[in-house]
Amino acid sequence: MALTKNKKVLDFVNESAELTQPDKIVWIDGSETQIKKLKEEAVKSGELIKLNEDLLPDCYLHRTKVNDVARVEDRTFICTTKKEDAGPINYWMAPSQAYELCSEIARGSMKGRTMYVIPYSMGVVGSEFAKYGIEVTDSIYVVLNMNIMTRVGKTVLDALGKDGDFIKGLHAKCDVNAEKRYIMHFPEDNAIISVNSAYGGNVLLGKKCFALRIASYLGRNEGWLAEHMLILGVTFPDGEKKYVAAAFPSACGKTNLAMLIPPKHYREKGYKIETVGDDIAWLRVGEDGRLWAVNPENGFFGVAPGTNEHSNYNALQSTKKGTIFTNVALNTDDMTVWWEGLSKELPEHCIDWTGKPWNPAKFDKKDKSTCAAHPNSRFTAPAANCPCISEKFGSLEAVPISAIIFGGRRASTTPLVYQARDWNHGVFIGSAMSSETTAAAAGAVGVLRHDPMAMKPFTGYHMGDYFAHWVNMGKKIANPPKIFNVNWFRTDKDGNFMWPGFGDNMRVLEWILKRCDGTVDAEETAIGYVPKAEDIDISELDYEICKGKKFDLKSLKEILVVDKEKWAKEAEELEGYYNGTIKDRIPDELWQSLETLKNNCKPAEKTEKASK
Ligand code: SAT
Ligand code: MN
Repeated sequence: MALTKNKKVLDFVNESAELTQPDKIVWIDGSETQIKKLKEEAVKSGELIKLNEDLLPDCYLHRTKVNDVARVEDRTFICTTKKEDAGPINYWMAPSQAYELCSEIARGSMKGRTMYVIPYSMGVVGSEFAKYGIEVTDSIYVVLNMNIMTRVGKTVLDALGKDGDFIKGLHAKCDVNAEKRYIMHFPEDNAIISVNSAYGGNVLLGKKCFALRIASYLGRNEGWLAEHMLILGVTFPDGEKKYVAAAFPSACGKTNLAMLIPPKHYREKGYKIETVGDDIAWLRVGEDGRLWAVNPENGFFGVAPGTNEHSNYNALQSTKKGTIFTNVALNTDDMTVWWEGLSKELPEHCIDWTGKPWNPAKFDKKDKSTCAAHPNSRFTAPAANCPCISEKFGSLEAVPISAIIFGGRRASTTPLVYQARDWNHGVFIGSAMSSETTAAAAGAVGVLRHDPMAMKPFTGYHMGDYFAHWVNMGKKIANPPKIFNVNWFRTDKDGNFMWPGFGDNMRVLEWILKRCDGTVDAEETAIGYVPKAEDIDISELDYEICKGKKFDLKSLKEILVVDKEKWAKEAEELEGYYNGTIKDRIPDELWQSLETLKNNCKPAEKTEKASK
């Protein structure tokens, strides 16, 4: 029975049902009984595998089809009336064509199936930041994941009232045909359609589709920002708290940074990190002239491989109850889960992510085809499980942001950390981000590509307009956060990571926050402010870069170097990117920053040798 009198909701549900012709319509009310029943149904049908109730209570494993394991950027479209509004970086289709194409594909596809209606909220229901959506889907997996990742149920319909507006989302699994897979966004209509997939980012429509692509479009029109950023809080020994937002591309350590455990001597002094969010931030200017942020999500859709007690204790703890695992391995000895990097010892009896018995003797970590878990396997865990979840998470209040950090996966050139000279220079640095691709999206891994602000796959409009929006936001923020760039991924000539990363990133965070307070000096370089090596605490750091080479001050200096020759090439390459793709809509402020970078990197003029 329909749970609302909101005509727009009812019309949307009816239209979707007319198109897809489900046998049954089930409204998700958010009650525990209903969710429990759906889990039982999914276990019965094989869609979910129930894990060990003692060791992993209320946890399940799901396997997707092997052709459906990541986001598909080349099948993800922004459908604006005018092509130029989607911009040169997004794939575009005319709305009429996209509606027609998807209607053809989805027509009758729910025959014999149930259509679930999920009312959900991005943000705490009733809060100033919250925005609502209705996703209809024929996948119980989607219902159960949305129930973790967002706030779901009747309270959302109540908040919508009789005529509240919402984002429409239609997901039809169809027959998961990769050739007919489309993820369509209609920002002018507040609508999303996803067909022929059943994987995370493609189908949990509240996440990337709504909270980033549609929300970034809304944010531009309404004067706020929707960003691919984690939010963390740092508590200082004197009890003061500061918040940081940080943008990294998918699978580059956002969840790890958000849940960082500081090194022992920091903990002893009283430093603490708390997590507000690990993937998405919505940011608005407050009356006090600062930038305030919320995490619109309610859970973590984190990358499993590499997560262990040491790399991210808090994330691992978050997965110990009420979690859905996707494409990890099943340890049949005790019905728990396993993935590469979870433990040093390999389990003897596993079923791999494709459902076949796994042979640990054949495992070679360099050969992905021998892995038990898919490299992009995930956990969907309730944020409330996280031992370091912030008290601000789930509250009606936003948090004030002191620093914004951009970071990519860069083997060379980019130093460990540097600070922008001002807001516009920071926007330039974000626009210039490049990163090596990861398994989070289909396609080759490890290829360096431009990923401005880590938003390349997630900006719902023209990238040049997006940069301009950032520049304009700067004009409205009287007390803007300071902007930084970090790179945890520098490697030496043998491919070894030159910085320990993980908890030791606290050392860099400390420098960043001291810069915000103006309590530490820096070196002005061609690219911005770089730390003096002595100002980053490397005491009690026990990191062996490679056999016999321990991390020391010299190693730190190596990763703080700004090589002007390399940066001159970087600037030239960036100019090509600006000119080749976004050109006409790049704001002047960014061209100016590029000019400054080019000038700063010019080789020093040779001084004439004194004649003898
Ligand atoms: O699959 S998702 O897009 O939700 C995760 C990610 O790639 O960041
Ligand atoms: Mn992400």
